[in-house]
Amino acid sequence: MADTKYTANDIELLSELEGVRKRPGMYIGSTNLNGLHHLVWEVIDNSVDEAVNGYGKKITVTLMRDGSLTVEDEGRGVPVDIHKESGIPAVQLIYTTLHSGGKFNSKNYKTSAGLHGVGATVVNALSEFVEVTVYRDNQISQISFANGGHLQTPLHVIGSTNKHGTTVRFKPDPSIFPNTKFSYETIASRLEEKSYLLTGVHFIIKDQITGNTHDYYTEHGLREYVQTLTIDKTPMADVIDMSDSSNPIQVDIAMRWCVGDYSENIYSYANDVRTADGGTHETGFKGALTKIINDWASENELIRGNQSIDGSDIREGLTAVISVKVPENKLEYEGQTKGKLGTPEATAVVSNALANFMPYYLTEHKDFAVALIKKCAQAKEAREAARKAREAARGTKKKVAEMIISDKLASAQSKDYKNNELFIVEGDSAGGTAKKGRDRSHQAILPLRGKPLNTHNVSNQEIIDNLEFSTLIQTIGAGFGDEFNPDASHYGKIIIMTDADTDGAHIQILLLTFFYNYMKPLIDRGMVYIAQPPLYRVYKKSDTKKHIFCWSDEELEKAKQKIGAGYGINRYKGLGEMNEDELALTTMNKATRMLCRVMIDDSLVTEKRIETLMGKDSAPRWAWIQENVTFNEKDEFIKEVKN
Ligand code: 0RA
Repeated sequence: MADTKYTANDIELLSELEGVRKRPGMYIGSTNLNGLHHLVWEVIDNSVDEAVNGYGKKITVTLMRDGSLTVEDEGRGVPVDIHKESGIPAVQLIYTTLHSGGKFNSKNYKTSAGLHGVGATVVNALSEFVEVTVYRDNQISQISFANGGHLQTPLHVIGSTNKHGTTVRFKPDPSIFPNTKFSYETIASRLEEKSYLLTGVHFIIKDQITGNTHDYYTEHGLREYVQTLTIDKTPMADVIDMSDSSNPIQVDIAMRWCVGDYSENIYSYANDVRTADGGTHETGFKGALTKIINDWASENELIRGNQSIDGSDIREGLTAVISVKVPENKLEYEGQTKGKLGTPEATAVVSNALANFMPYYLTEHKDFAVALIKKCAQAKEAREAARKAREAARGTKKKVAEMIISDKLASAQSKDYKNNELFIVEGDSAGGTAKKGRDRSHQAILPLRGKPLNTHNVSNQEIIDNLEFSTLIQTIGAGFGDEFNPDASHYGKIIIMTDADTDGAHIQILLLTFFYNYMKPLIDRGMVYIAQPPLYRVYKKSDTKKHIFCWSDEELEKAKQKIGAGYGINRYKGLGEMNEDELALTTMNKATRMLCRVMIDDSLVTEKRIETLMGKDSAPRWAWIQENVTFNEKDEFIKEVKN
């Protein structure tokens, strides 16, 4: 940089890059692994945009040996001509100015998914280096940037070619991202998802270090997506799919019902970006589906005229993917994130697409339709039976339920719910220690006996019948499932406190599965935590009051050196080995403890992982464990997971 002369123009560009570096969260949400991968999505989305517009049939992502990442496409190539007003090559402007997209032909360069043309600059600002290689007009040109977007090597020609496309290589800046290691699994999963939404394009991932590689490619798009999503389930029939491109908003839908599945699995997309919180397109889908099934059922005299089946009973066991393509000028989102589509027209467009197709499909597949309506009616009966059971429990059995709570729960004194904390503790003995060590003004203790039920794919009735979970539901006091209301939670923090061993980890995952399936808003709001008890205590033999708690083997080594000769070590195998003061100091006291907040990095990976780890089919679980977990000779797992 030393010999670079800055013009007024350059200074403005640099301050834009500086702005991104000062507030990365504004552009990529966070600087954790989510934010890190956001950079990858931005780069991939630019290549996907080319492919969506018909330029290129292959996008290759490579995790490089040096920790950088390369995205290679066969698009038109980023323009390299000199921008008239500024005298700067277009590619340089695209990577250094926030609204460069608009400065060019915005029809050609609109990112449907990316940050509206700012993605390239954001990635550059947050990278240690970026190198862009462009293949177009028979030339290969290259430009590179370093340390947050400073021009390193000006655009120059490095060879000739008859190909066209762009290769972007970048390495995230470790001074911005605490962890700069890309996850193969996270990226692979995103590429797989893209391959279903964009048929006929190869999405290839390669890892130079492990040699892992995969080519994601589909010809039948959403149909294959639903097939994959239901691969471990028992489908009632083949996938039903439909498309409607007669409106400015294009719709594609694929869906299938599975038996023995009590969950509703709807994945919706707007312009190939997942809308995790649904929105107008999902509303249209759900409304139309409910009406169509009810109409068809009453026309065929399967239900009586005045009866109707609820939407949630119809969607039980349904896996559906809804994808809409909304023109840029109609694209609206609700809320801050892009999680919820707001475009009002999408509701009618999706609803009509379904209404124009589904009734005929049902009539043509009458056996299936009759079976489906029977399944819906069963869901309705089960739901009503569960409601009756709940009401009965609220009425006559109320006293019993209260006794269960008061017997086990040590509640907090304060009624300031937001500030209250519920510790769910493994075992009665640790529960007893925790009760003594807690700050009773705002900390409550709920001891668990043994392993909780695996709540993945069980019915609501089974949850209600389960003593441990019905106690937990009543303790939190905010309902569960569709009726869960996080605002009513009696606790601002729910803290899972288990031993630091495999049983403890198992209990954690069983509880997290429950929270994920039945109280997800708690996780979304960052209200679920895992307590972090220490693994060791190193003390001075001559003065046992001098001690250091350690949470890792590295800390243990440092502590040994710090205490010096004559040290002793306690290895905590469980919470029960600490006395109440130690447990309070290391794990519970707000001022001195460390908590791990449970967050969902990637909802699709999370859903798939829960299905793998907690689903009824053990084969995928076995494969995953083989792939990701290392055991020592005592059959204890020694390394948690690679991804
Ligand atoms: C601006 C204009 C055009 C293409 C691109 C940018 C472009 C950007 C990226 C980023 C990664 N791969 C990319 N491929 C293309 C259109 C250029 C034209 O009309 O030829």
